[in-house]
Amino acid sequence: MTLKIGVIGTGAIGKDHIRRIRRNLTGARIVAVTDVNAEQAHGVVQGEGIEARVYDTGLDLINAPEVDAIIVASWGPTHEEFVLAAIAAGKPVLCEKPLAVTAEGCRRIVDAEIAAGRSLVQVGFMRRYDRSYRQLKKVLTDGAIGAPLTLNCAHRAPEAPGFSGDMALTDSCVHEYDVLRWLLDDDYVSAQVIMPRSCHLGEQEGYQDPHVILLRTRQGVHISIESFVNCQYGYDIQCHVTGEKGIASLPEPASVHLRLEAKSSDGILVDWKDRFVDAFDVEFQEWINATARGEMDGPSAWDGYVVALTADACVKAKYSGLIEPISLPECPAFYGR
Ligand code: NAI
Ligand code: NAD
Ligand code: ISE
Repeated sequence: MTLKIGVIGTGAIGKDHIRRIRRNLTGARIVAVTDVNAEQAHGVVQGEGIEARVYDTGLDLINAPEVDAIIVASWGPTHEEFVLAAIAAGKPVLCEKPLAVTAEGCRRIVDAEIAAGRSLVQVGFMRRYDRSYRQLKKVLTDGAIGAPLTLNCAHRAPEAPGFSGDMALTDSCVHEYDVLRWLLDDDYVSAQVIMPRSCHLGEQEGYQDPHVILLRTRQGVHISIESFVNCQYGYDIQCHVTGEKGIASLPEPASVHLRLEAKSSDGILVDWKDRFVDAFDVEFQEWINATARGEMDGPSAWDGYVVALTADACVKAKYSGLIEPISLPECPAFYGR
C-alpha cells in the first residue's frame, strides 16, 4: 500500500520533506500540497516533478478525499489548527515542532486525540531517530556507565536568522528538552536559566545569547545546556553523560581527519539540515511504515505538551532568576507511560 500524503507548508523544511519522500523513502507519495504562498507551492510541485494537487488552504488539504496522512511544516502558530483538524478528520499527522506555540494549545491537542480514541499525532522531534543519540541511549540502557548523574550539553548554531526574544528557549532548545528526557527515560522537575555575558551578534539583534539552561529530573539528574545560536564557528550539538563509573559522549559526526599545512584537524558541520539529514530520513520512513500499519510509535502529542511546559518554565526562570518548578500533570493512560 502506498500512503498518500498531503504537505502543509512548502518553505525550507516542507520542501526538504517533500524531496526526501520523493527521492529517498519508500511506501509513500505526495499527492497534495498547500502554502499561503501559492506560487511557492506550485514551484515546489514543478521543481520536484510530482503529481500533486495544490490546495488553497490547509483545511481543504486535510479534508481532501485522496489524502491519507498529513505533514504540517508551516509556521509554528498555524500548527494547532491543522493538527486539530487532522484529528477531527481521523487522519494521522506528523507535525513539525512546536506542536503548538502554547502549552494550552498542546493540551487541547492531547485532549482531542484522547477524545478521538486513536493515536494520530506525531511531533517532529527527529533527534530520537539520530544514529548517534540512539547509540548513546543504548549505552545508558545497557548500564555501561552505571546510573547517569549529570549531563553537559550544548546546542550551538553559527547564526540564527529570524531569531528574536526567547526563541532559543522556545524554538531551538525544544529538541534538547525532548531528546534528553527520552534519553534518560525521566521527566523534569525544575528549570533555571543563567544568562552569561551576551555576545555582540545577539546584542545587535536585541536578544540575549548565549543562555545556560539547568534542568533537574525526577531521579535527581542535573542537566546543563549551553544554548549559543550565534557561535559563528559551526553547528555543534554536544551531549556528555557522567555516570557512576564512566562518561558517555554523543559521537561526533564522521569527518575526514586532516593532517595538512602543519595542522591536524576535523571538520565541523555548519547546517542543522546536514547534521540531522539521516535522522529526518529515518524519522519519516518509520512514520510512513507505522502509519501504513495503522500505528503511531514516535514522539507523541503528550511529548509535545511536556516540551511546551518545559519551555514555559525556562522562560519564567529566565526572568525570575529563580529555580522554577515544572509540574507535569499525570501522563494519561492513553499515552502508555
Ligand atoms: P519556512 O518559513 O521556511 O516555511 C514555512 C512555510 O509555511 C512557508 O512557506 C509559509 O508560507 C507556509 N505557511 C505558513 N503558514 C501557512 C498556512 N497557514 N498555510 C499554509 N502554509 C503556511 O519555515 P521552516 O524553516 O520550513 O519551518 C517550518 C516548521 O518547521 C516550523 O514549525 C519549524 O519550527 C520547523 N522546523 C523544524 C526543524 C527541525 O529540526 N525539526 C528545523 C527547522 C524548522
Ligand atoms: P519556512 O518559513 O521556511 O516555511 C514555512 C512555510 O509555511 C512557508 O512557506 C509559509 O508560507 C507556510 N505557511 C505558513 N502558514 C501557512 C498556512 N497557514 N498554510 C499553509 N502554509 C503556511 O519555515 P521552516 O524553516 O520550513 O519551518 C517550518 C516549521 O518547521 C516550523 O515549525 C519550524 O519550527 C520547523 N522546523 C523544524 C526543524 C527541525 O529540526 N525539526 C528545523 C527547521 C524548522
Ligand atoms: C531550528 O528551528 C531547528 O529546529 C533545528 O533543528 C535547530 O537545531 C535550529 O537551531 C533551529 O533554528
